Amino acid sequence: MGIVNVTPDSFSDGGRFLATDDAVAHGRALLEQGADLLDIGGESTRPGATRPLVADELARVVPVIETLAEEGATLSVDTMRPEVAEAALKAGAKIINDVSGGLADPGILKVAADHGATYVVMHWRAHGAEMQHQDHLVYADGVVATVKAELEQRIEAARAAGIQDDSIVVDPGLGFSKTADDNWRLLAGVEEFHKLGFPVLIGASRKTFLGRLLAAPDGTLRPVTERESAHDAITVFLAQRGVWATRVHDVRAARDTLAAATKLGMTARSEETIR
Ligand code: PMM
Repeated sequence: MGIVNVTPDSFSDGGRFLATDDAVAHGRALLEQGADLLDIGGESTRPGATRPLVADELARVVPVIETLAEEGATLSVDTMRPEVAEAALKAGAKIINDVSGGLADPGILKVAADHGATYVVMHWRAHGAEMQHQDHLVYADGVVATVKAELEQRIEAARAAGIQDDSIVVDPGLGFSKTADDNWRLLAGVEEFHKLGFPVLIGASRKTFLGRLLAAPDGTLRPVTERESAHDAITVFLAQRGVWATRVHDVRAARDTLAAATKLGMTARSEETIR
């Protein structure tokens, strides 16, 4: 899943693809590099981010979705808002990627159900302004078990709203009310999320925990665009465990890594032909 952030303030690419034409061109480039689907988002969810107006979010994502859908791309919309999800589906998106798992606005669950859209349920506790507050970083039963239990509750809410089981994808939400150690534990425990019985999506690309892993001796985080080699190891690890998708900024690096890993018999689907 290639990432197209149509935002002024995302942590790794904020402002680069805010203009519709730039976002569309970026989407096309990611498809050429081998993305199977694109995730189009108009709200930055980074820690500390303030929320855009609904009208601004719509104006950012809808024209990009319309254009890329017309060209045959498979698209998801990264939104927590029912109005944006609805407009995105009408514009040709097939997947709603709701980082709040229906907590920010439960109305989004009904939109997904009414359209028969695929619905990504991500683990989430609070909006960007508060998500890294101490209260939201407590995982009483350990991060893996607690995130799994909280995801189960959101899956039940999705079902209650009429979303079918075969439309649900789960995501433990790396970096959302998680410390760096939490993120590593969630990755190491990814098989626990498969036990929920749904395809698993993981978004680790360029996140701060990688910047911290690769920090300079004085503690300066590795810049966002220089975290890819560490992410490549995560790509192999997740492919070995058969995740449904990884949400990535650098599709070429992910594809190259998978090509070599597949040749070496290191992925869950090594028997398949390399694309
Ligand atoms: N991370 C971000 C945004 N959307 N969606 C899903 N399903 N999973 C994620 O981990 C996720 C997401 C934030 O990352 P970005 O600023 O690099 O897009």
